Amino acid sequence: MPAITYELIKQCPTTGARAGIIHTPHGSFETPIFMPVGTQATVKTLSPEELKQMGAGIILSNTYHLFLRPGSPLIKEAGGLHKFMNWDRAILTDSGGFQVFSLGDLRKITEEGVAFRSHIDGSKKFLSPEIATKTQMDLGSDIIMAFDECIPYPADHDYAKKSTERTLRWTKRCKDTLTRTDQGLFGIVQGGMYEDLRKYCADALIDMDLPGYAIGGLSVGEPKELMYEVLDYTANYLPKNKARYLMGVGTPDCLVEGVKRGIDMFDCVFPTRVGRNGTAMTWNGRLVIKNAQYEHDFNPIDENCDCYACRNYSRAYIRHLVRVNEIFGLRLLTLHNLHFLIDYMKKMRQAIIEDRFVEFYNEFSRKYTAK
Ligand code: PRF
Ligand code: ZN
Repeated sequence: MPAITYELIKQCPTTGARAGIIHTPHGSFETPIFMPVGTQATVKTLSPEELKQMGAGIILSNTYHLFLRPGSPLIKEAGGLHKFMNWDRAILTDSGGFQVFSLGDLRKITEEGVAFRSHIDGSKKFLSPEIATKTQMDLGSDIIMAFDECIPYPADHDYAKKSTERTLRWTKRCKDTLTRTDQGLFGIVQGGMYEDLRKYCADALIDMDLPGYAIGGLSVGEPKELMYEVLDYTANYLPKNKARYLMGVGTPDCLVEGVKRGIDMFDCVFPTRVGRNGTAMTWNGRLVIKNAQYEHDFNPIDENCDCYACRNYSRAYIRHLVRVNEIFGLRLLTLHNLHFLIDYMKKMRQAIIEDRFVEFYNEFSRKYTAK
């Protein structure tokens, strides 16, 4: 048995939406799912117990950051990332490709890999498909991502083609490097905004017979309509019996659009980042808790939410904490936002199972665009 398997439970009869279960060596989780981001081996401000309480079945961490600090040998010495951070459910690690490519002038790409300067102290570093894979083997994450290039937007066809072909060669090198049988390597479909390249990339990755496929290179500054169009055809090229993951996407509107097109997994810093910025996510859109209108508002952030923050604290109190920069305020908003998104995905899954995903979609679109 491969380390990671996808089990299809129910397919929506009219859209691409699907409910499933992904099995990993650290437990199974139901899909579609939102993965909280724990870049530095911690989901900022929260404990693993709190993440479990809100129902998180898998979190994401970053090779790039852990490679620089504390370094994967230390985490290996600790017994792996699960043990190091006291999280016994599934972990997915991104390969570092995306983070390195975000460094701009600080990096240089060759066939071998990417030379870059650390954003911490400016020292010279190098990541390659082999190093990224070995680092993720040290970390012991359940799902490891291929080392890819996220093509910037816009990019011409010629560049996108060369980059996509290199990503495919890199993916093969990742596959050849992975020797642990308790980890699954996901390939990443690139190809820019070009249908022929997306199909070419998907087909080549499918030939490698990986346990799951991600769609990368989206939400990189292109208009939303274009992203949905690329997502439409790219998801269609992927096999039905494997997990599908849309990388770096996690606003409520993009989540429902992704699920509609058959995506199972999502991650995004959005809920945790805006939470630390003083914004709460609700069914009616964003609530900026710092605004004066909440000064005397003793209602919870969302009266229908049963998260710890909403069960116990008022908008006025959280507003006060955020205004005086108290850490507890950021914790409460992070707790609420992640709870909200995890709950949102559970509701979507239930709708798929009960054959009312289209109603869910219409109802959401009506409410969300109303704001
Ligand atoms: N590749 C990798 N990680 C990513 C992306 C990608 O294209 C994206 C694009 N939205 C987010 N995270 N490896
Ligand atoms: Zn809440």
